[in-house]
Amino acid sequence: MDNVRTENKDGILIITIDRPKVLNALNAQTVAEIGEAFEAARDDASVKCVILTGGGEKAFVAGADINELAQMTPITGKATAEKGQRVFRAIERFPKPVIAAVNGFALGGGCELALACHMRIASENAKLGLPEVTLGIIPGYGGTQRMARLLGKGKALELILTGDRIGAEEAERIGLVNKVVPADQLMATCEELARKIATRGPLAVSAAIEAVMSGSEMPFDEGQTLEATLFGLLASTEDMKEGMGAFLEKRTAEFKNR
Ligand code: CO8
Repeated sequence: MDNVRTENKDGILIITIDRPKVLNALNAQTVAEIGEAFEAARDDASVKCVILTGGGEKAFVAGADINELAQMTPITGKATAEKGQRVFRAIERFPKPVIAAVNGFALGGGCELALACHMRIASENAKLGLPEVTLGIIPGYGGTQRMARLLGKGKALELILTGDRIGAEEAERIGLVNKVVPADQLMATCEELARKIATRGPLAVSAAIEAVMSGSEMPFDEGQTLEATLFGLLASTEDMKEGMGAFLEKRTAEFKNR
């Protein structure tokens, strides 16, 4: 891959979007490579959690590549949006936790990418926003949908219609990011969170992601049915026996992903 780097740090996979000269802007190749990196991580049993971040000092991702966008036709525009939507959807539905380490600008498609992750931790210098309307377009990688579901329609429309960039503190205040930390502590904070989750029962972690991500798109009762079904399924796992046995025997559980 030319624009995406991966590093497996003892079970925590760090995926870095690495085009710092253009602030990691997402051209078609980069979107495809992000998809490939996640596909490989899905099948790699050694990967417990993923951290997604941007290369260089300034940006997570400063949006879709405007050089490519400027050439769009109605046909290629729709096809490009749909391709990206498929990749971002796969991230949202990824069976292992995905944390966005937002290390600078997360604008347009970059903000949409962070929104598709399960959790977002931002550095103090991060700036987030959906500036598409300033270019005469709208978000096309799921941003109108995810922003409204995460923040509510009023706040989402304020950000989408103004195209304003907001700072990390404001993003935390409105619930766009989970937490803000100094830039030099960002990766350590994300790794600490990933490592904590990695000690939990992995099948339970996957089931919880599915219950929250899929369940929140369903009517409440269907979401509860999904929750109860996954809950019941976990009762068939060795990990459930191990988790409860360890509690009763006052020792640390050793989960086997079985
Ligand atoms: N695309 C292409 N190149 C970019 C992008 C981008 N999104 N962002 C920055 N760059 C380039 C700049 O052109 C510049 O290149 P060069 O050195 O050759 O002039 C280089 O990166 C460094 O950028 P700046 O000099 O502008 O750095 P500043 O620190 O002055 O400014 C900003 C940083 C504020 C982030 C500024 O670069 C900026 O406003 N970038 C554009 C942000 C933006 O509008 N993003 C939204 C793009 S639209 C989008 O994401 C749509 C998503 C949905 C697509 C649906 C499918 C088609």
